[in-house]
Amino acid sequence: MSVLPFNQRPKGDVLVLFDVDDTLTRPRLPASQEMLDLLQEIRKQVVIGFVGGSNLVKQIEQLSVRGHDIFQDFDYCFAENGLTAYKSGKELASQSFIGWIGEEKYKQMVKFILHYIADLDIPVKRGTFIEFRNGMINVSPIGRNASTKEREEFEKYDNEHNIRRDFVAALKEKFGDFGLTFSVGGMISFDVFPTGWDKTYALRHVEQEGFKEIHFFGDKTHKGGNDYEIYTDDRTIGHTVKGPEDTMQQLRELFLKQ
Ligand code: M1P
Repeated sequence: MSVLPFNQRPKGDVLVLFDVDDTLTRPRLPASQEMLDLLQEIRKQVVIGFVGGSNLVKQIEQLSVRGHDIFQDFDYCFAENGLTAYKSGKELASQSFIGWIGEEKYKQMVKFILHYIADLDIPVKRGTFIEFRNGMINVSPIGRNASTKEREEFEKYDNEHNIRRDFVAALKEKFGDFGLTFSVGGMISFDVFPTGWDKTYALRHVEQEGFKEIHFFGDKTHKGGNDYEIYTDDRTIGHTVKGPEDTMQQLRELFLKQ
C-alpha cells in the first residue's frame, strides 16, 4: 500500500496517537481486522502512531498481524512509552533505563524485588518476575510467563488482596529517593521508570514536527493510570475509551463523518 507523505494528507498537521492494550486491542491480544482497516482509512487524512507501555516485541505480536506490519501501518511507533521510537520505519535516537539509573542502584533494587517476590504467598507463581527493557523494568509478582487464564485469575486476586499496591508502596518506601515512577498499566505487573519517562516521553520525538493538533486515545486515563500524564498534557487533546470498539466508534465520529 502506498502511503502519502505527511504534507500531502488533507490533515497532515494532525497527529493521532493510541495506547495499545484495551485501546487498539484487547490486552495482549491481536488487533481485529476491522481496527487495522479503520486505522489505515483515517491515515489517509492524518498522521498516526501508537504509544505503548510494553516493549516492541509485544506490540509487533499484537499489531503486525493478518499480513500487516507495524512499521508500514503506523507513521510513529513508540514502545516503552517512547523510549524505543520509530518514525516511518526508521529508529530514532533514545535513552536507556540502565544508563540513567546505573548498575549499583539497579542491583540494590533487583535484590529487594526478588526477595520480596520470594516471600510473597500468592496462589500461583510462574517465571520472569523482572523483565529488563530499554526504558524501564517491568515487575510481575506472578511472572510474565503466566498464561492468559492465569493472568485473569491473578488480576482478580490482586483486586481483592492489593498485591501490587502493597509492593509498590514497599518500593516507594525503600527507594523513594531514586526518582522513579511505579505505574500499574496492565493485569499482572507494574512498570518502573525514571519520573517523567511516562507516555509524555513520546512527545519529545514529535516536538519539532510542527503538528497543530495531537490527539491521544487511551483507556487508563484516570489518575494513577499509565495514560494519565499524556492524556492531561497541554500538548494533547485527550480521549478516554472503554475498549477497542469504543475507539473505533470515536474515530469514525471524529475523522470519518463529514
Ligand atoms: O500496556 C500496558 C501494560 O501491559 C503489560 O502489562 P501486564 O502484562 O501487566 O498486563 C506490560 O507490558 C506493561 O509494561 C504495560 O504497561
